[in-house]
Amino acid sequence: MKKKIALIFGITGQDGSYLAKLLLKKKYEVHGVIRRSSSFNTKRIEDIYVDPHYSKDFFLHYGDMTDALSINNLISKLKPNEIYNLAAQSHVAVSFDLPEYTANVDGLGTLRILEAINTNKLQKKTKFYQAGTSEMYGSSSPPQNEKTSFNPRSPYAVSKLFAHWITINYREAYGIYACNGILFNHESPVRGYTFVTQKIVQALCKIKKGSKEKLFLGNIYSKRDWGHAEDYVKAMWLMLQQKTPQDFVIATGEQYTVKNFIELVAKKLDMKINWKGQGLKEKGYYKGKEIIKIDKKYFRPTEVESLRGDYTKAKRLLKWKPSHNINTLVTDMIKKII
Ligand code: NAP
Ligand code: G4F
Repeated sequence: MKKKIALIFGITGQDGSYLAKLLLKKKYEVHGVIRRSSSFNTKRIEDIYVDPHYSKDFFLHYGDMTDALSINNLISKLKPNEIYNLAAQSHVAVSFDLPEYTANVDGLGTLRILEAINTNKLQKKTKFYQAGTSEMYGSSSPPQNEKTSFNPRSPYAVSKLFAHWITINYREAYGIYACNGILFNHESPVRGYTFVTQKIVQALCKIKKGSKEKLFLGNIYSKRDWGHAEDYVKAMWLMLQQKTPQDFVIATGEQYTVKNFIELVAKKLDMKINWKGQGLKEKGYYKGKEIIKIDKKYFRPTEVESLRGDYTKAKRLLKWKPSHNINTLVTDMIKKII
C-alpha cells in the first residue's frame, strides 16, 4: 500500500520532533520544513535523520513561513495527505519585542499554507492541522473549553487567533479538512530552554550539582495546565483521522502555579527550598544560600494569569486522554539531565 505523505512545518521544534517520530512509526513518508540557519537547528531530529541519498521515508526541505513561494512550491510538489502547521515564533514574551514578525509567521504563515492547499486544488486530498493555543483564551476564566470566548493578551495570542479563524474560514469557504488544536502548555525533555519549566529544571539540576548560578524568574504566581508533548502530538494526529474536521481543546484539566512547579522539581531533586519576602523581593533559599530571585524584566506587559483546560470533547470524540501528569512530566524532564 502507498505510504501516506505528511508535511510538517516546524519539524525542528519540540512538537515537530515528537510528531515526526510518531508518524514514522505509523509508516508515513515524512517531510519536514527547516529554516536556513548559520548553526545547526536540527538537534531534536538528529536521531531520525537519514542521508537523503539513502532515505525512503524522511526528507527535509528548506522553507520559511514568511516565504509564500517556498510554501506553495513544496505543497504543489508533494501534494501531502496531511499538513501539520507547528511552525511559529512560539515565545509569548518575545512576541512583545517582535510583534510584526510574530504576526507574519504565526498569523499570515498559516494563511499562506491554507491558500496553497486551496489554489493547488488539494481540498479532497490534503488535511490540515493548525497548532492553536490556550494563550488565545487570555483573560477568560478557567476551565476553558471549545465554547469559551477568546481574550488574547499578547501579540503571539492575537496572531494565533487570526490563524484560528482563518483555518475555520477556509474550512467553511473552500471545504478544506482543517482542524484547530487548542493545546494547553505542554513540555518535555526537549522543551526550549527559555520556557519556564525547562528553565527551572535546568537551573535546579545544576544548583543541586553544586553550581553557584541563580535562577531569575518573573511572575511565579501565574497558573498553567502543563501536559507532556508526547501525549499531545497523538491528539494532533487523531484530529486528522476523523470523519469531519473540528476544533479540539487538549489539556490535562489540572492546574499549578509556576511556584508549585519549582517546588515539585526541588522535591524530586531532594532539595528543600525556603521562601522569604514578597513581590519583587521574594527569594528562594537552599541550604541557606539564595538561589531564586525575582527579576522584573521577565514580567510581561500583559499576563495570562490562569489556564486550565476542559478536554471533555477530545475524550469523547477522539478517545484521547493524557497518559502523563505533572509528576511524570517532571520526572521525565529531570531524568534526561541527571
Ligand atoms: P517550538 O519548539 O518553538 O518550535 C517552533 C518551530 O517553528 C521550530 O521548528 C522553528 O524552527 C519553527 N519556525 C519558527 N519560525 C519559523 C519560520 N519563520 N519559518 C519556518 N519555521 C519556523 O514550539 P513547540 O513548543 O514545538 O510548539 C509547536 C507549535 O504549537 C507552535 O506553533 C506553538 O506556537 C504551538 N503551541 C505550543 C504549545 C506548547 O506548550 N508547547 C502550546 C500550544 C500551542 P527553528 O527550530 O529553526 O527555530
Ligand atoms: O513557559 P512560558 O514562557 O509559557 P507560556 O507563556 O504559557 O506559553 C507557552 O504555552 C502556550 C500555551 O498556553 C504556547 F502557546 C506558547 O507557545 C508557549 O509554549 O511561561 C509560563 C508562565 C507565564 O505566566 C510566565 O509569565 O511562566 C511565567 N514565567 C515566570 N518567570 C516565566 C518566567 N516564563 C518564562 N518563559 N521565563 C521566566 O523567567
